Amino acid sequence: MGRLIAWCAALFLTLGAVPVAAHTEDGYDLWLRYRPLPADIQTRDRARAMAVVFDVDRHDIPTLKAVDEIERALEGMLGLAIPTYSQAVQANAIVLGTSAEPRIKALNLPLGQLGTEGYVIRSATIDGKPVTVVAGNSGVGVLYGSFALIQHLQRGLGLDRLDIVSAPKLKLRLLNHWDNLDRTVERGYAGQSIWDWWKLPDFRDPRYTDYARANASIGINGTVLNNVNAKADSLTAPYIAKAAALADVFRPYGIKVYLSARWSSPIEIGGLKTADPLDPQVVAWWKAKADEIYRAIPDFGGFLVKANSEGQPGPQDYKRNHAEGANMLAAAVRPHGGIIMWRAFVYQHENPEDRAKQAYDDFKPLDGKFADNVIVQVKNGAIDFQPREPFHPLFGAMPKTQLMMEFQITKEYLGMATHLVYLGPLYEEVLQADTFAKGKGSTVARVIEGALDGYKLTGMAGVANIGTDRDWSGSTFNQANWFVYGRMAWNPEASAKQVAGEWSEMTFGPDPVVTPAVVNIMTASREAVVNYMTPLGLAHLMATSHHYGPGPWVKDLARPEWNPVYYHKADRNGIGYDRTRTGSDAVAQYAPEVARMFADVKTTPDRDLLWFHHVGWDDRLKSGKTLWDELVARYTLGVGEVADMHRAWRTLAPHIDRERFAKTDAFLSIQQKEAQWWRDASLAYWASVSGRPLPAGETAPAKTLPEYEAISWPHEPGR
Ligand code: BDP
Repeated sequence: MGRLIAWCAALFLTLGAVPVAAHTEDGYDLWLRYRPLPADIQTRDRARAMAVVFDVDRHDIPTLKAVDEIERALEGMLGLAIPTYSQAVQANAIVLGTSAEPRIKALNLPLGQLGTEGYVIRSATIDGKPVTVVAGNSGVGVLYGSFALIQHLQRGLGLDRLDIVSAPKLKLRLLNHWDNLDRTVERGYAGQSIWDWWKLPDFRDPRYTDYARANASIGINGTVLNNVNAKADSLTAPYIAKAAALADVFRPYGIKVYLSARWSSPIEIGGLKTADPLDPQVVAWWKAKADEIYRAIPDFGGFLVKANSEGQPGPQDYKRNHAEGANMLAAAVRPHGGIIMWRAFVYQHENPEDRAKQAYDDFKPLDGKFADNVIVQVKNGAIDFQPREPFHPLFGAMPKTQLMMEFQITKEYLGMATHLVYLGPLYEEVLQADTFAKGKGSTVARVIEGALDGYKLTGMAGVANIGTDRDWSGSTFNQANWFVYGRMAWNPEASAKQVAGEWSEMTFGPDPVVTPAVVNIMTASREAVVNYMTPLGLAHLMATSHHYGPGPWVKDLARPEWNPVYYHKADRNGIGYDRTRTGSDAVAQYAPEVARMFADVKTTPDRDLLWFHHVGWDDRLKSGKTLWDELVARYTLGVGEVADMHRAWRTLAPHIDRERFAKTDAFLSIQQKEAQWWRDASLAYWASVSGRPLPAGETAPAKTLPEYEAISWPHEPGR
């Protein structure tokens, strides 16, 4: 007995000595985890990271942040408390500096073409000592380079013979927060808004700094703080002070703040009777407002505007066009170096024209009419952030107007927080699409890079998926969407698959078993969601307003284009939206090469088929199957693909920390259940319209159509 007590006591002492953190891996650290690297890698890398050397006298704040970050990373990954030195170069040190410093200058690095944000990382020799140099033309360049160096270490690639040169291809790399002043987030599925407006400007949540670190680590250099469906209050003095406090936190990380501006602000908070952009009092009001903001935030980026769209006020209320509206605001911010991002997401229910055509119809005639500090922000597709859409016809059609890309990072139409959908392939597909604007190879990427038309201002915006959840984005894999967005904003030619691998290595460690499996899951996930939600070019079949779950049967909402039946046009004979000459002729908005391809059912890729064509249920597709059989097969395939993703994830149980493993596992179970629901509910409906039986071997839906129609989600997030 005594022996047993002694044994228990010993066991207790032993266990008690093991440090148990409350949250070992709850996702808060994102891809900046800096956990210990495998022992052999640590030994190798330590020898190359003996010190951090930088020129302290220059007091360059971003460089100091870079030093902090490298210290933090090396301590975490290599267990080193690194000495930092202001000047003297140590052998095997990491040397940080800008091109203004003599010893960096002496290295003749290729910094000339890299602008203010590019960087060089190179294994070099200074004063006869081997070092690793991280150099840029500004402190922010050095900061970006330092993050790149850290990422190199995180991925287990070491510090030998480095020669990395990188510069962003786009100037504006922005997040758009659809965050409201009461902390709700429109289409937000990761908790509340991280902006605690109520406690700002006095309380600066430390989380704001981590937000800035995460963004800087992937090159994001601006953030629009408030919802595009904006409240005028955000332009009042108290809110300007709050935004200024955030700007102070972000500035050292190279991040500027921007605000969404409500068009009718001069009336709502300015006491004017009109918001007509040509009214001198309105012009003066905006100028004074801009001056006031710049007094508080000298490097304020500018305004983002949603006007005359979905009930928002705008210049058209005064019979002025979008350019007249945008240019008036542009003049107000111009003396301060500010810009206007004017959204092209416009459509009106009074307009009987195909919704997919309306933005082009509004904007194309205005090409060349926008001021040079205006950039028109265009969603990737002509409808709205669907699992798949062909590229927006405005890309390539506005040679005299600067256009920027708007992607959604939050997954409004793609299963919100719980469905695992890696958006890299979606972004890549759009960016690599060929507009043929200036012949073959005129990809959307090259349009927004300004390579085709010489735009001076270039950019990309991503609707953020960030909230107060511990893991920031509502799931581990949603973090990858934030990450790949940053990477593609830096380089629109980046490969989604390559980025997935980098993210996996940084998020789960450089484990040769984990990385390929995770990359496979990620790259398969986008096609899976297309298959179980909207295969073969279908779109906008989601349930009303929250857009979660299937609702292809919805037909009685007030505005025609709110109803899924508007988009699929299924009837006894077939399904799909005829956008050729016999229909809305939306194809004519594309360059002739693209228009010809989409106009012919035979040359339209299956993936876009029902976007452009109304196809008979019994028509044969490229596979040889009838449309009906192919449609059913795709839904079933999608469900199977999710099951495969789930099985693959389960094989990783021994390799992944418990907390993150279990959460993803549970979410994949939800996704599996809901992919099945999507398939079954959709097929129950399509069968009722087509009058056709399911092909042999296909399982019948578990419930009846009325039962699916009766499912509702009254308290869903994100509204
Ligand atoms: C749609 C969203 C809506 C946004 C709108 C927009 O459903 O909440 O306000 O886009 O982009 O996707 O303005």
